[in-house]
Amino acid sequence: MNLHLNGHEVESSGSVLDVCSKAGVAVPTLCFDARTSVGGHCRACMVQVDGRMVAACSTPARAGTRIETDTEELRQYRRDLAELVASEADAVGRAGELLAQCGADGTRYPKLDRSGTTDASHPYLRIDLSRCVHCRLCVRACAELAGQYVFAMTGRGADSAIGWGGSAFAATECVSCGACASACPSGAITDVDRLAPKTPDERVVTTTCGYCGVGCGLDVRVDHETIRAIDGAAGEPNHGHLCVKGRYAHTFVRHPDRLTTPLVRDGDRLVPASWDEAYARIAREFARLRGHVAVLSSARCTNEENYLAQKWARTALATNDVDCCARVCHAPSAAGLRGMLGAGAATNSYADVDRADLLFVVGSNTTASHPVVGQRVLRAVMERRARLVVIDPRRTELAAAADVHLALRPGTNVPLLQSIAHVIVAEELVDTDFVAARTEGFDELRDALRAWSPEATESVTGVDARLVRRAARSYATAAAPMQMHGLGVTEHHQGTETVRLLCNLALLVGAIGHEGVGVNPLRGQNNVQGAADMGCQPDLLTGYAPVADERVRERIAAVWGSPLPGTAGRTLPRIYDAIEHGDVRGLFILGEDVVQTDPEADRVRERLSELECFVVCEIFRSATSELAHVVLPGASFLEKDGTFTNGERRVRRVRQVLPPPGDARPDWRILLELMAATGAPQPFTSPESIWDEVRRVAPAFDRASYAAIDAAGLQWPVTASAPHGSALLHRSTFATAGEGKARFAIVEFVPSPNVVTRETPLTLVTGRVLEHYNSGSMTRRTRNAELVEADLLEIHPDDARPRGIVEGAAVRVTSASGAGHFVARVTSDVQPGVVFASFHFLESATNELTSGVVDRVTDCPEYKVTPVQVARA
Ligand SMILES: Nc1nc2c(c(=O)[nH]1)N[C@H]1C(S)=C(S)[C@@H](COP(=O)(O)OP(=O)(O)OC[C@H]3O[C@@H](n4cnc5c(=O)[nH]c(N)nc54)[C@H](O)[C@@H]3O)O[C@H]1N2
Ligand SMILES: Nc1nc2c(c(=O)[nH]1)N[C@H]1C(S)=C(S)[C@@H](COP(=O)(O)OP(=O)(O)OC[C@H]3O[C@@H](n4cnc5c(=O)[nH]c(N)nc54)[C@H](O)[C@@H]3O)O[C@H]1N2
Ligand code: SF4
Ligand code: SF4
Ligand SMILES: [Mo]
Repeated sequence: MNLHLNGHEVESSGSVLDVCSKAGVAVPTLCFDARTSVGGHCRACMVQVDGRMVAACSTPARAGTRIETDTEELRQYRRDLAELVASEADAVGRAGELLAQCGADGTRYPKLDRSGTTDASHPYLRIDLSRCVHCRLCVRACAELAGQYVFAMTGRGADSAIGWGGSAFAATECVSCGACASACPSGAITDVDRLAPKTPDERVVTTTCGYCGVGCGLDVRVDHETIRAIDGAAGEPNHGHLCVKGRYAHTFVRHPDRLTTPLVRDGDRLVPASWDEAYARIAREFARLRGHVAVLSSARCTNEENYLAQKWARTALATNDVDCCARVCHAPSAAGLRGMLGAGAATNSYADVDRADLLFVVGSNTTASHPVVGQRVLRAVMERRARLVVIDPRRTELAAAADVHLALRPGTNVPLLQSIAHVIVAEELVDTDFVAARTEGFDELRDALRAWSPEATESVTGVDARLVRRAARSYATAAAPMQMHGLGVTEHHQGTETVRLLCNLALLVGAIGHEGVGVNPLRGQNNVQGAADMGCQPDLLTGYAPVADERVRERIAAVWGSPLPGTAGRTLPRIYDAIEHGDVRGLFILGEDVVQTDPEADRVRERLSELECFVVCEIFRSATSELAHVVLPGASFLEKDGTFTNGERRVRRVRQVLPPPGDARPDWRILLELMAATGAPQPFTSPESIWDEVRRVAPAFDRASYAAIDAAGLQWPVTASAPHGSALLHRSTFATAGEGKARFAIVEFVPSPNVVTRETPLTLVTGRVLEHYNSGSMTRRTRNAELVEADLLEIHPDDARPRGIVEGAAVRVTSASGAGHFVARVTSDVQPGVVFASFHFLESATNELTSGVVDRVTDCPEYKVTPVQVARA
C-alpha cells in the first residue's frame, strides 16, 4: 500500500512502527522488541497519523494516511514523557540514551525512591530495579521466548514494580537463558558481563554455538582476546534467543587448564614436547601399525575436520575402522530413517514447531537438551494452544505441560508405539490416500498389529490403555502432528526398531512430506549430523556413499587420488573388542572423552591401556587423554573456522573469534599436518578449500559454498534444483528402493537382557541436565558449575523412604558393572522403581554402572536401562 511518511510517499505495510523502521526513520521505543508480542504501554513511540497522536507499535498502517514522526508537538510530548520516566528510574543503556536524547535531565519532577531492590544471587544476572522503566519486556521475553513465568508486575500505580516471588532470584524457576537481560532496555536486568562499559576496540563476530545440535547463531562481542558478551544472532534457528550454555558458558576458552602444548608419554607421565617430536612419534608408530589403527572422530569438531579425519583413516591408515559419537547417540535414528525413508536425517525444520498443531515428543528432554527448541515447544503450547503428547518415563518439563503424558516403563517403547499404531488402524484413523500413494506393506502391518491393543500391552508398558488411545487419536486427528525424538528412543536394545515404529506412525497418518509434521530426531552434539554426513562411520563414506559399493568407491577414490579399503570397518564397541584380540593396536581420538562417556568405563580403560600407540587430540586433559601416548592441543569452536551442521541439516559457518591459546592449533591444521607426516599430503590451505572438496564428493552440498551459506546457513540438500537448501525432505517421493515408496516396518519386541533382579531391583536411566554438557569438560569450567554442582540421582519417595534416603543425601549406586556416587534428589518426577542420573561429573562415575548391552542393529549402547541398587553412602 502507498502512504506518506514525513512528507514522502512510501510503499509499505505492517504497523506504523514497521513502516517507519523499514524506511529507516527512527521512532523512540521503550517496550518494543521484535522478538516478542507488542506491549503498547510505554507510549514512547507516539507518532501522528493524519494529525492524531497514536502509538506506532500497536497501530496498523492504512493506505493513504500521513504519518509524521518529528513535529514540535511530538518533541514536546516526548520531552514530558522522558522527564516522567526519568523521575522514576535511573535508566542506563538504550533507555538511558533515549531519555537523554528526548531532552530529559531528571530534574523536572521529584524523584521516586526505588533504591534497595537489587539482587546479585545469580552467577550471570544482576537486577537493579532503581533502573526499571516498567516496560515489562522482561515479563514478555521470559514468557514468550523462554516459556517461563519468572517475572510479574506487582502492586498498583506508583507502587507497581517487577517482582519474582519474593525469594532470591537464583532460587526462582529461572533457566538462565538471559532473554530478559537481552530485552531489558534500562539496565535493570543485565548480564554480569555487560556491567563493564563498551570498549572502542570491541567487534562482533557471528558464529555458531558449539554445544548442542540446535546450532544457534551467536553474535560474539570480543575485544582483542576477551569475550565481552554473547548475543543470539538474528534468523533461524534461534531468532536472537539462546540458552545458558550458548550465552554464558564461554569462559572455558581461557581457562588455565587448557592444553597449550603437545604432550608425550615418558613412563607414567605425560611431558611437554614440540609439535615435530609429537608428529614424528605418531608417524613412526602408525606406519608400524598400518592396517591396525582405528580413528574416532569428533562431533564437537567442524565438518572440515571430520572430513579430514575419515579421509586420513581411509587413505594413509588404510582402514574403515572409523566412527564417532553418533554411535553412542543417534546412530539408530540415522539407520532407521535411512532404511525406511531413504535419508538418515530429520525430515523437517525447527521452524515447523511454529506450524504444528500437535507436538509428539518421544524420549527427549527437550527443554534441557535442546533448550531453544524446547522453549519453542512450550511457546506453541502456552501461547498458541498447540497440543502436546510426551512419551517419557519421567515427568520432564515438557511432560508437565503436556495434554497427554505416557509415563512408560523404561525400555518399553516398542509395545507402546505398536499400540498407538494399533489404535490408529483399528479406529480407522489411517490416511488411506497417503498410504495408497506413498507406502508399501500396509496389509502385512495391519495383520501384524492385531495383537498389540493398548489393553494387551498395558501390563508391559505400565501405561493406562485409555491414555494410549487418547494419544493415538490426538496424533492421528491433528492437522499437523510433528514428531520429535531423543535418546529415550535410540539408546536402547530396540533403538533402531523404535525409530522404524515412529516412521510407521507418521506414514499411517500421512504426517510426512509437508510442513509442520515429520519424524525429527533431535540430534545431540553441535556437529553430530555433520560428522556422519562427512563419513565418520565404518560402513558409509562422505555423503552416505556405501563402502561396499565398488562404483561409489571408485568415484571417491578418483577425487582422493588413492584407493580405499573395500570392506566396512568396525563400530566403536567392536573396536574395543578388536583391541582385546590384538586386531586394533593403534587409536587416534579427536575430541571425545570415551572413558567418561562410553558405557562400562572400567572395560574402556582396560582396552585403551592395551594400545601400542594411542593419540588424543583435545582441548583439555581428560580421563581419556590420561591414557594416551601422545596428546595434541586442539582449538575450540571459538578459535577456528569451518562449518557445523545442526539437527535440521543446516550447514552454518563457524568463525574464529580468538586465537587458540599458547601453542594449540586448529584441529583441521593438526589433521593436515598428520596426513602429511603419514604419507598423505593434502593440497588444502584453509577450511574453505577442504569444504570445496566435500562439495565435489557429496552431491547434497554441491551449491553450499561458504558464500552461499554465509548468513544463517542452508539446509542440505543444497543443489542446482534446490539452491536455497531444503527445509523439508520427502515432499513427493522417498529416496528408497521400490519405486520411491516407503515400506512399513514389521517389528517384534525383543526385551533388553538388562532386567531387574533381587540384588538390583531399580532401573537406572541416565541422561542430561540443562546446565552441563556431556563430559562437562567445558561447562564445569564456567560459572554453570555454581548453578549445578554435582550429578543428582532422582529417586521416588517410595524408593527413598525404605532406604533412609533424604533430599541432598549422598548415595551409592551399584550395578553388575560397578559403582557410582551421587547426591539424592527425592522427587515424584520419576516413577517408583526408576531412578535417573546425569553423567556430567567424572567423580560420580555414572558410566562405571552402565552395561555392554547395545541396540540390535547399530551397536548404540543401552544407556537408558541399567538394573541397580541404591543405598545411603
Ligand atoms: N544441557 C545439555 N544439552 C545437551 C547435552 C548435554 O549433555 N547437556 N548433550 C547433547 C547430546 S550429545 C545429545 S545426544 C542430546 C540428548 O538429548 P535427549 O535426547 O533429551 O537426552 P537424554 O536426557 O539423555 O534423554 C532423553 C529422555 O529420554 C527418556 N527416556 C529414558 N528411557 C526411555 C524410554 O524407554 N522411552 C522413552 N520414550 N523415553 C525414555 C529420559 O527420561 C529422558 O528424559 O542432548 C544434547 N544437548
Ligand atoms: N550414561 C550415559 N552416558 C552417555 C550418554 C547418556 O545419555 N548416558 N550419552 C552419550 C552421548 S549421546 C554422547 S554424544 C556422548 C558424548 O560423549 P563425548 O563426545 O565424549 O563428550 P563431550 O563432552 O561432548 O566431548 C568430548 C571431548 O571433546 C573435547 N572438545 C570439545 N571441543 C573440541 C574441539 O573443538 N576440538 C577437540 N580436539 N576437542 C574438543 C571436550 O573437551 C571433551 O573432552 O556421551 C554418551 N554417554
Ligand atoms: S534468564 Fe530467562 S528464564 Fe530467567 S528470568 Fe530471564 S528470561 Fe526468564
Ligand atoms: S540451544 Fe544449543 S545451540 Fe542453542 S545456545 Fe543452547 S546449547 Fe547452544
Ligand atoms: Mo549425543
